[in-house]
Amino acid sequence: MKIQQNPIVKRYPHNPVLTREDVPYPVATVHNAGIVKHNGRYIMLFRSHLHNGRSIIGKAESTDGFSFTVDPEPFLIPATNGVFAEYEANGVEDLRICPVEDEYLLAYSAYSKHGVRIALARTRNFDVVERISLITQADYRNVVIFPKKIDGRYVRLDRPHSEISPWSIWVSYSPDLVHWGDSRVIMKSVPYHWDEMKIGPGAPPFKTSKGWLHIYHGVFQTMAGAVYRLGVALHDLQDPSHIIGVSDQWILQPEDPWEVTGYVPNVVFTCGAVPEEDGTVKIYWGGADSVMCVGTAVIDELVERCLTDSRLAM
Ligand code: M1P
Repeated sequence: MKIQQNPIVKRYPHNPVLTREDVPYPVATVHNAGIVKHNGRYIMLFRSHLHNGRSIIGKAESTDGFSFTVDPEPFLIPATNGVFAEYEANGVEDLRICPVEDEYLLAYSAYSKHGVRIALARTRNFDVVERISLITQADYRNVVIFPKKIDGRYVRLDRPHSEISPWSIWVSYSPDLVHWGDSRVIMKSVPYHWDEMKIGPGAPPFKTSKGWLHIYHGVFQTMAGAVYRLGVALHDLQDPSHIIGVSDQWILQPEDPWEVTGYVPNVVFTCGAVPEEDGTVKIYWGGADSVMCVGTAVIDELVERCLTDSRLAM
């Protein structure tokens, strides 16, 4: 293991980039945002707790990826009719924006008295949103969809909840975005390692010359509670179920005051990253389930970590 002297993710010096004070309607938190660059503008879909403890999704826009303006009204609130209403009744959370071919797929956690499922919606412009289907049973969180169909099928990473095994990352496939299957586990946490307690998909994977790069989260249980960190894995371009390498070291841990202290202390949690043409990637994360932060990394350095300082995926 090579000890890194310089952080591989360089925090934006003016973090946090979005807080509840920036939101023009009453919310308690701003965190765990999906993000994408659409027509040259950064579109951020962030989660907020309302003052009843349930979550909704808001929208913010930026021209530079650092300075955001929030829309006057929420972007997505629990559905009020149809099957979605029954399964979103307790809130919508942690939305990922997955650019897939010529549209954006929105995968988010839908909470109800029946548990937590993943709901899928689509948009082309962030004005009109169409709900597609509830794509998991309970209990699942953290679905990300690869940008491209492989052998005619959509491919997703997901994270079922198990009582008899640490929560792990699985792959599933679909011909039509509605019916999913061929599921299997592809990545597990490692005992006495920073992601020992559980792992989950983070930002939707993006393409590099060496593979799909996936930034995920891992959790370690301490005497003072759980610590959420970010790690990175590289998936084969032709067969994303094959993991080429997983960085042995985390790439980001809670350090700033708004990551160490907040609604849930000691959390950095990502739902989105934007690869840039200059070879860097802007990684966005929720700090302590309270605020939104951003940092920049060099994509080749993240890939290199996966290839040269790797732990076993399982
Ligand atoms: O509070 C930290 C995170 O806990 C859950 O994440 P996971 O199930 O992956 O551990 C989620 O509630 C997430 O929103 C939250 O940030």
